Formats: sequence, structure tokens, C-alpha cells
Amino acid sequence: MEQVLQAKLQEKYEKGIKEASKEEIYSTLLCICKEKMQGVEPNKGNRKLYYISAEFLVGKLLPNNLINLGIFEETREVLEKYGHNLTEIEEVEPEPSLGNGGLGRLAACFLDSIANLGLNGDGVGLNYHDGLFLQKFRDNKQNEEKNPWITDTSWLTRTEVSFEVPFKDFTMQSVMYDIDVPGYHGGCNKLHLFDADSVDESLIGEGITFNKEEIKKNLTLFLYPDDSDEAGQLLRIYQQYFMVSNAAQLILKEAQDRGVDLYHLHEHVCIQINDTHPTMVIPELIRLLMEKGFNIDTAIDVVRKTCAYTNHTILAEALEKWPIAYLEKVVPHLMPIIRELDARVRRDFHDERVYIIDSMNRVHMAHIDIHYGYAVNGVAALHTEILKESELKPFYDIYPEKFNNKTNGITFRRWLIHCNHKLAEYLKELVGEGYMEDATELEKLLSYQNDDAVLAKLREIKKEAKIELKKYLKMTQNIEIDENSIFDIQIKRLHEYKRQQMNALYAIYKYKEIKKGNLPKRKITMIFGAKAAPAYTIAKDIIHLILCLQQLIENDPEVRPYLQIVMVENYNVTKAEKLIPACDISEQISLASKEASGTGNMKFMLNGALTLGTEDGANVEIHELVGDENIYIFGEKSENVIKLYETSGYCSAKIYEQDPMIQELVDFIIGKELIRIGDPVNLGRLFKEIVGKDWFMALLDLKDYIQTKERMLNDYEDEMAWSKKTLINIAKAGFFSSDRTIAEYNRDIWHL
Ligand code: 26V
Repeated sequence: MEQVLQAKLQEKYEKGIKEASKEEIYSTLLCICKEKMQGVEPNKGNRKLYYISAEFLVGKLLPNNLINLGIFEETREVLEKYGHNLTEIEEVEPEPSLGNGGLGRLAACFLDSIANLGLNGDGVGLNYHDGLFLQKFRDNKQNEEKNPWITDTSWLTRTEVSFEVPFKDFTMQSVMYDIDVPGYHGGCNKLHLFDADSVDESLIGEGITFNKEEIKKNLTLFLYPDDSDEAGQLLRIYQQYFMVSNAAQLILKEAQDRGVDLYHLHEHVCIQINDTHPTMVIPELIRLLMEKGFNIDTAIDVVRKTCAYTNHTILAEALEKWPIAYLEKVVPHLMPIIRELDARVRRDFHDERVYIIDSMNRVHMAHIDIHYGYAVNGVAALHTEILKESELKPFYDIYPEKFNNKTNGITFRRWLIHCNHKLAEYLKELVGEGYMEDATELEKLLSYQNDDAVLAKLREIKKEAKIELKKYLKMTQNIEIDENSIFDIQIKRLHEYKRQQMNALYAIYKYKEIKKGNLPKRKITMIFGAKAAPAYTIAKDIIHLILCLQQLIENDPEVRPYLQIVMVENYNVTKAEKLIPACDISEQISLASKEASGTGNMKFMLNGALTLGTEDGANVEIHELVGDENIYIFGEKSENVIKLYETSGYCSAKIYEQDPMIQELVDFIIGKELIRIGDPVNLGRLFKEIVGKDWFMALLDLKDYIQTKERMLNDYEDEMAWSKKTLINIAKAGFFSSDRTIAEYNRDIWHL
């Protein structure tokens, strides 16, 4: 490595390693990796997977690629020898903002595991120039700015591949960019990101505003542009069709290049539809096959045997339904096919709940996937059961054989080996290297659960991670935190069902307790990280509340020694990698039945944090694995929550009126302390929402939540007992390796 780096730096910048700047070293390492990846054999196989997704939240790629190419350690040592620090060089890379949350990060973990297992599978998506917005805090509010990440030296490689994508009024020429996805064991796949040369960043005005009608110029500017008006929804349809038409054309081209008889396409190709955003690939493939001479029956039959669908949410508002009128404006050539798909459903099933086109002339995208794909999966055991038993029950009754569960996973390469190197090395010492291959070997750790020296070492590693985070927050946000405090962390998209507002109400509770003189044994550092969708008013109000609380406590000398709130600005993958290793309490507090799986919960567990959570998503499986003793579960069960919705049996105003303690906490939102700091409009609206509606039932679980968190804080003081619990969590985390998840997808769905 030393010689290669030396030679490359000389060639590019006429400098030695010692003299080179961080930027020069970064871009040189990028070149070295790219060259190495070109030399790696692509994964091959008779059946090839295309994982189509609107999001790929890949995170920084330098450390990831160095690890997977097997040159991370070497590189670090060489740099150290010349007075550089690899972590600082990693800082130079802008994080690609190609995703929003769990769905996008899952897609990235999957690409890593697919390559790691040597499977032949590529990702297909869009190359958003500014991705998801950059979050800035001003006056305790979220502001959105553009988030450009594509620089001269980037991991993208422009290819010769280009297609014509036909819209109603014009066609657009695409260009395909590739990012290499090397496997940890050799082999290499690609992430194909489609873009258009006509896209023009100068269209962006103040913040993230732009002309929504100039499709040729705006198509790949942003991920999830605001769709609160018609122009925004049309733009989403343009984006989705652009993505899938390119994907479909690429798939057919590659199949034909391989000499595949398209009548046997399904034997050679498999398409995973990641949530409903890529659904139009189904009618588009049917259309393209018909252009090649297929009759419609055969085209439908082949496509049905090729496509599989993953559902990632049961929130009704997140299940896409596009008005026919909008589809007619953008892709009228798909409408005859969609109508035919609907007609066939109506012919076979006399149940309007499973129709594709509803009585309001809207097209239900998920219904296309379920009828015209061969597999449907949920992402955690509970989630899949809810799909089968309630949300998608009419479909499960028709096609029980299509439904299956694939509990999510995370790549240990990024979420342990990279982000918590010291822990990874120590685990290697304890259980051997085998766990890098087969993560369930982490269970061998259980034999150390009563070994004081091991438990002490785990605490020492946690403390070091806290100190690292402390330095990072000082550097990035000029915030001081106390590494001797307990770190309680909630990091995820901001959504009412995830209930950051309930956590904020806990902060109010603690603030009041401290004011009363009931001091905690140890300082509590509550850390939040979350972006709110720009048009999601209440989510932004919740951010405002948290930031106001942060300021209130920061400026109160009575409370500050015992409680601190930190809201991390622009939460992203890079920040998650710093936060997760330092965490003690992992907040997974969604309203039971609403979080499909969660994957942050798995990352925290693997890094030795204990879960404070509801019986929701993959928390249920974590609970089963670690047992009652090693997790803190609270709150209403999902069956009861579902019943409450069915019977409209929840009334937050009642709880508010009948429980003086809860009333006091909620009133604080509009009390004099906060109104002095915050915006009465935002705080007032949030107050009204919680008392008058509270759709995700934060008040229902609040008391149990407070009590359980108090118990947890108490337990933390018994160092040995706590450390033993963390060890058991690490030992049981192996199940959540995305290598396991992908092996299951391959065994049950893809058959690559
Ligand atoms: C969300 C949003 C929010 C911003 C505006 C646009 C938009 C479009 C689609 C969606 C749906 C997101 C679905 C999703 O991210 N689901 C998450 O998937 C994770 C991986 O399976 C899972 O762990 C999380 O529980 C689930 O919420």
C-alpha cells in the first residue's frame, strides 16, 4: 500500500505522503480503490437480481471500500507512519444523500451483503444531485438547504449506457452512472444510478425551492421533492417512471446481451421492488415485452414470475395511490396496461378491496405488486403477521403462498467493524475471527457473562466511544457533553408514530423533578437526531420543542448539571456511526404495530446499548433473543392498539384531563418557560395536536415509559449487572446480520 500510495500521489500531485493534504490523500485513495475494484471479477450466475429502490443510503464509501477490499488496516498504518489519521481523511468525503431513512439504509446494507455472499445482484436507482436536504437549525427551527454531494473526484463512474425514456409530451435521454460494490470476500457488483444531462442545478433557488414544472431540468435534483401540491406529485411520478423505465430497459438489454430468450426471462432475472416507488416497472416491462412481439397474456405471465415486492410500512398515508388523471398526464402509455391489469383482477375477484383502481379513480401501487408479483414480504415477524392478518388480509386470503417474512438485518462490516473498531477487535480476541463469517458465533461471548475483567473491558470501550463522540460534537456543533453521564439516544426520521414527542415529554418530567430537588444519581445526556419532511408541520413542531428544551436546560444552572439535551444537526449515516457506539440507552419507542421493523435497534444492540422499547417491529425479536432481563419493554401491545384504532377507542383529551401529572407535562409545552424561548405558533399547535388528537397515542404509553426509563437509569448504577446485559445483547445480535437476511431472500425468493 505504501508504495502504491506514494506512486499515485507523486503522479497526481507530485507530492510525498507526508506533504500531501487530506484532500489529496482522499482523492488518491479513491483512485486506488476504483482501480482495484475494476480488477475484481464481477459476480456471475445464471439468474441475476436487480434491486430497484428510490433510495440507497450508502454512507461514506472510502472506509467501506477499504474494508471490503481488505486494505483498511494497512492503509491506516501507512498513513499513521507519515503523520496522517485515516479518520480525518474520511471526513473529507461528502456523504451521498441518496436516502431518507431505514428503507434506504437497508438497501445499502443489502448491497453489501449480496456482494459479500458472492451473489449476482445489482442495485438500480436515481442519481439525485442534491439528495435529501441538508438540515440546519436556526431560531430553534429546522431549515432546509440543498445538499450537493457530487464532486470532481467521486465514486460515480459515467458509463456509455443510455436510454430514451418516453413521457407524454417529450422524451428524455438518460445516462447511467455506476458505483462499484465490492464484496468482503472478493467479487463485485454495481449500483446503477440513472441521471440526465439536461438536469440543471442552477434551477435551485432559495433553500430547496425550484420550478417543479421544468421536468427536464429538475428530474434528478432532489429525493422526495415536496408533493403537497399537484406539481409535486406529478414530479414524483416523473421520477418513478424515469427510474423504472431505465431499469426495465437495462434488464432487457443485459438479458439479451447474455443471449437469454426473453420468453424465459424469469429464469434469468429477478426484480426486487423495494416498497411501492418502483411499482411501475411491472406495467413498463409488460409494455416493452409487447413491443418485442409478446402477446399480453405471455407478457404478464413472464413479468409475474420475475417480480417480487417488499412492504416496508403499514401507515396508510405512506401507501402510494396515484390519481389516474396524473398518470394520464405523465405516462398515458402505461394506462391501457394498468387498466387491463385491473380488469383481470375484477374478473377473478369480486372484492373491491383488492382492485387496482378504486372508486375514486386512484391506482393502488401495492395492489399491482401483490397481484402481479410472485412474492410479498414484510420486514420483521410482527410486521408480516400484521400484513397477513389485517392490513393486507384480503390479499393473504387469495395468495397465502406469496406471503413471507424476511426480518431485516444490518451489515456488520459498517455497523461494527468500521464504526466500533475497538469493540470488533476485542470480540475477535474473545470469540475468534469466525464471527466475521458467521455472526451467530458471537454467542460464544455468553461464556464470559460473569467474567469481571471482560465486563470491565466492555465498559472501557464504551467510555472511549463516548469520549470520541464528545470530541466530535465539540468539533461539529461546539457542544460539550459529559462522558460520565448516561447517553440516551433517539436517532431516526422524525415521525409522530416514532414518538420523539413522548421522549420530549420525559425530558420535561425530568426537568421538573430536578427543579423539585429530586436529583438523578447521574447526569443524563439525551441525544436526538432527526430530519422532518419539509411539509410535515407537526414533525417540525416537535423539532422546535426539542430545540427549545435544549436551550432552556442549557441556560438553567440548576438543571444543567443533571440533564442535557442535544439535538444533532443534519443527522445522517456518518453521524450515526459516531453516535451508536457511544450509546447506553437505545430509544425504540414507536406505537406498537406502527414500526415495520426498525434497524437502528439492531445497530445499537450490536454495539452494547440496551433497548428501551415497545413490542414493535424487530424489538419483538430482540426481546425473544435476549429475554426479559436484558431489555426494557413497556407500553400497549400491538393487538390492543389495532383494536383501539378499529373501535376509535382512544381519546387523548380524556387522559390529559384525568391525569394531573400528564396534564402538567403537556401544559409545559405552552408554559411560560418555553413560550419565552420558542414560537407560540409552533408550540401551541403541537399542544393542541397532543391534547386534541394524539393519533399515535403518546399519552397512552407515557406513564409506563417514564417508569420504565426510571428503572433503567437505576439499573445502570449496578455496573456489573448492566455490563452483563450489554454483553448478552452483543452475543445475541448475530441474528441481525444482513448476511443472514440476504441468505434467506436468496433461499426463498431469488434463487440466484
Ligand atoms: C416515507 C416518506 C417520508 C418522507 C416523504 C417521502 C416518503 C416516501 C416514502 C416513505 C416510506 C418509507 C418507508 C420506510 O422507510 N420504511 C421503513 O423501512 C425500514 C426498512 O425495512 C424499516 O426498518 C422501518 O421500520 C420502516 O419504517
